[in-house]
Amino acid sequence: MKNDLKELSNPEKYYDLILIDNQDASALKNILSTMLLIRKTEQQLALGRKNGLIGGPVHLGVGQEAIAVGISQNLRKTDRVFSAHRSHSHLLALNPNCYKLFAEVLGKNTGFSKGMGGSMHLYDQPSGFYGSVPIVAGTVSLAVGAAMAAKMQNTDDIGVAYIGDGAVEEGVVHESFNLAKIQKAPMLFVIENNLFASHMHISLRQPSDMVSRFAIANDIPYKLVDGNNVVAVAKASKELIDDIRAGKGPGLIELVTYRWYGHVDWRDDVDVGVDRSLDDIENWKARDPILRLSKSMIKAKMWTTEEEKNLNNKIDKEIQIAWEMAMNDPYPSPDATLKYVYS
Ligand SMILES: Cc1ncc(C[n+]2csc(CCOP(=O)(O)OP(=O)(O)O)c2C)c(N)n1
Ligand SMILES: [Mg+2]
Repeated sequence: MKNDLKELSNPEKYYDLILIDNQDASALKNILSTMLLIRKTEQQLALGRKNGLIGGPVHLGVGQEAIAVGISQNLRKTDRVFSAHRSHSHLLALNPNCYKLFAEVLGKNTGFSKGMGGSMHLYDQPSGFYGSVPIVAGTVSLAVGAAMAAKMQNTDDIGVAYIGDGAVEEGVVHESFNLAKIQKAPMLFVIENNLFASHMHISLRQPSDMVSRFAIANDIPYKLVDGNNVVAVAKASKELIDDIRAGKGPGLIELVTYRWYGHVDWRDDVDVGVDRSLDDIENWKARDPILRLSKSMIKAKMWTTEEEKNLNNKIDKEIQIAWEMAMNDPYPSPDATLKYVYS
């Protein structure tokens, strides 16, 4: 078993430019723009939480944007995507509507889940996002069921489950791997290996830091990829997804990455002390997936620093307008809970 993870997760290794040969410039600009929108949306949520404007906790994936955006390049609206507590990027990569996310997190009835769910219960079926729940690993078996349904309905749509490195410590994930394999379910398991579950490093929790070993155990084809390289994520997931749609059964992709903030909310120093140092965070920031793509595009003359500045300004304005609109939106009426929660 070859374990490239040591190489991919070495925080002292500086990964700078990424390979963008033969890539379409306008597609790369869209990818960059979506990653930036996700980053700035989450930074606005961090601020809202810090200022006491958001009632419930938010789990931010700042630094991990390349994963959802890379995977979603190969998804379509009829696929069935499931996630968990850290899911803003997974939804926004399918439907980059920051206004509906702000409204949801603020508990407004214009939100993705009509203000009933908040940050950890997101739902947007028209874009293919079937739902997130905060129960770690709680949606993985549901995703396999949705994938099996897609197969029974004679479509070539697929199920997708975003899974953390901590979530694989739950038994249901292994039942789901096994069932998907034995049923040849059209299912992509996406492992976001950010090396931490809450404040605990993977070396304190598991005998190996390579989660793909569970794919080997279940005879599921897998790829282990730099999760901060959006082009590599899109390319590797395309290869797996093409086979899944062609009826060859499930695939698994493990993406090595790092979250910049602590487990929950806006501070980056809360998890420090348990195998996470401020130096580690700085080293990983040097591998910023957004900066790496932008620098690579500038070097390839696909894009200029002026364009980068304009895009930043445009998204800043979009975020500001969306936040203010969501802040001014009404709360749901109390009887809405009878309709959507207790019905
Ligand atoms: C069944 C269950 N156990 C414990 C928790 C508390 N909890 C919330 S997130 C989390 C860590 C999850 O780590 P990982 O799967 O690696 O995802 P990450 O937070 O790194 O994105 C834990 C233990 C929970 N929500 N559900
Ligand atoms: Mg994790």
